[in-house]
Amino acid sequence: MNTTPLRVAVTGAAGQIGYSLLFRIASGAMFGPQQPVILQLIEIPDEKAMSALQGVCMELDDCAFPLLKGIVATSNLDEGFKGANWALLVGAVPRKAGMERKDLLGINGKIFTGQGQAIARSAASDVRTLVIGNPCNTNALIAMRNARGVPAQNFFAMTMLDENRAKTQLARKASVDVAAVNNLAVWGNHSSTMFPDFFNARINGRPVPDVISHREWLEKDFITTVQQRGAAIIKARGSSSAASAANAVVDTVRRLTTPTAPGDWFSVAVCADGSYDIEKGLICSFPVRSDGQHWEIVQGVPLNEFSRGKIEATVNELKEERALVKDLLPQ
Ligand code: NAX
Repeated sequence: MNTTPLRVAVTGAAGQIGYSLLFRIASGAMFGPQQPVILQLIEIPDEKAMSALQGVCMELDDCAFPLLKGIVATSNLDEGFKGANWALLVGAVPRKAGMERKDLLGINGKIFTGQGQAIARSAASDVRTLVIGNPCNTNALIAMRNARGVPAQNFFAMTMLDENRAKTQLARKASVDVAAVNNLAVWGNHSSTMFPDFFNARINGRPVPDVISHREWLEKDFITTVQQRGAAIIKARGSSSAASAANAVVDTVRRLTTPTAPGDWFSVAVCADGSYDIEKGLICSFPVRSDGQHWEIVQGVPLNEFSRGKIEATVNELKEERALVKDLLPQ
């Protein structure tokens, strides 16, 4: 048992996802029931945002979480990331009507430049950074490239929500419990081009296409449902997914910090190392395994022509995004 509290920095802490996420971290859901934590909450220097953050801190106090050993609420990046072991970068400016993807990348890119630099200056030497704020792969790339001295393998972007969505869709279709679905890798960008690989996913240990024979459903409806699920939630709820996104943040950190079950894998975007002929240095989602300390991209997952085509399209989108922010990427 490690009784030294882990320092967990969270940006956008007064936002929707923050409101679902912080309570789960403080309750022990992310690092286990024995691990104390200190929350370091970062918001923009805006009166309304800081006031909302104060309210969240009051509610955290009112939960009397035994594992929560301290709360810092700040708009100062160096104070917020000071000594952080984990940096969960949730805060980002949402896309507004009339805004081009390039504009959004430019605005959010600047946020992640400064945050990457501050993480390098102020966080703990073992800091691991998970980017949730969109476009999360490219934001993670910007943070990574601006965080001099922090190893590239300590940067991640979140595709776990897509994995969880895909697992539920497959379980429903096969009329099985969701826990029966394993080895579901989401490849590429967290965007509408992502590829949830159903060929290599398993239901009760059997390849999904052997269990779900409706190939057209798998190739079309399934993929589109997963890709468009975020938009469907906005349409139904009137605001974007928050509790399920926070749950996916908890799942991602847990799966990176606990050993992966034998033979299984999970989805997270990491710095590509040339595996599967995907260009080195892109932040791309892969099938990943962890031994609890270190992660690795699972090698030798078979890819057919259909899968290769889908992966190429999503990787091309990552390259396009990178080209749009090239001025924010120091060598
Ligand atoms: P909200 O708009 O509710 O909250 C965002 C918060 O971030 C606000 O309180 C805002 O003041 C703060 N913020 C903005 N810029 C900041 C900065 N520079 N430093 C610190 N705080 C800053 O959004 P929410 O619903 O919480 O979503 C947050 C982000 O998650 C969005 O970019 C969203 O697109 C992204 N998502 C990513 C998902 C994924 O799977 N990777 C899924 C869910 C979500 O869509």
